[in-house]
Amino acid sequence: MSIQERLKNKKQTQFMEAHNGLSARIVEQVGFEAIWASGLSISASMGLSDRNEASWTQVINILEQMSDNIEIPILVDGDSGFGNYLNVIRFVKKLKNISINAMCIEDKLFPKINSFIGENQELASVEEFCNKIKAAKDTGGDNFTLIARVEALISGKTMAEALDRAEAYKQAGADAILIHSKQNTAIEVFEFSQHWKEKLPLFAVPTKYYNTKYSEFVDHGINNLIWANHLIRSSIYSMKKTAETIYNDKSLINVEHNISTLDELFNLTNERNMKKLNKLYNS
Ligand code: SPV
Ligand code: MG
Repeated sequence: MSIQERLKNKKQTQFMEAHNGLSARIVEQVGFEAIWASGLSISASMGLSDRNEASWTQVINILEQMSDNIEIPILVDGDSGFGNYLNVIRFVKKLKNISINAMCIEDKLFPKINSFIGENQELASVEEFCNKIKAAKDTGGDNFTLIARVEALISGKTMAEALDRAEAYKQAGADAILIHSKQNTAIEVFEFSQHWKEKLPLFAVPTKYYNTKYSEFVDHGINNLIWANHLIRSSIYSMKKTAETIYNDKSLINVEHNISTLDELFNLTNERNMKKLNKLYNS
């Protein structure tokens, strides 16, 4: 089911982070309904900062690896749109070319800086951001979903400003609102949701308020959650452990049974299709 249909039908959706073809395949295999193509995680996998250091064409190349390898829908983290409305138009055109139909953009400046770095980051003007929303929707067409991300609470602005911005983004054509927060409880996003009154579907990113249960979000009118960076962080954890063990032991003896088998690896790549393909075209 597309992200647009999921939103229309008020489905509860977990968007799991992926940052390349392999992690996207794992997300799909586990059973998630949709992918969050995280800017932070994609940049980190290249060893780059989450400050638009990676070019948007490099991001498109990674997204193509994902869409080539999976069937579930992808919600792309479009940062602040990679520039002005012209860059938004170009980016959305390229997304359509690789069969991706959902993007989130945030009301920060270009180049953006990750929301968990520094304080009081400057926001884009409402007018400029609304024009980016319109450009994305006009370019994407009817089946393209645009999620507008409100950074007001992250940037130390008032709840009233966050709500005003969300209303303006709705008027500009956004299909849903992502209300971002860096508090260590969900109180602030729940307060937003209470005032918002389901005018559009809501997304939350519980990276900092990780103790909150999914059911509590649903009880507060938030059906869409983004687990934003947990596969890249678990891969860092696991890769470090394995590398340190091999380095210290000068042997594989303590790692062989604590890592994926080669068959598991083959099953995550196009190798899994070779029997069928050989039968069809190489007999
Ligand atoms: C990302 O995953 O790249 C995000 C979420 O944008 S956050 O890192 O919380 O800004
Ligand atoms: Mg991001």
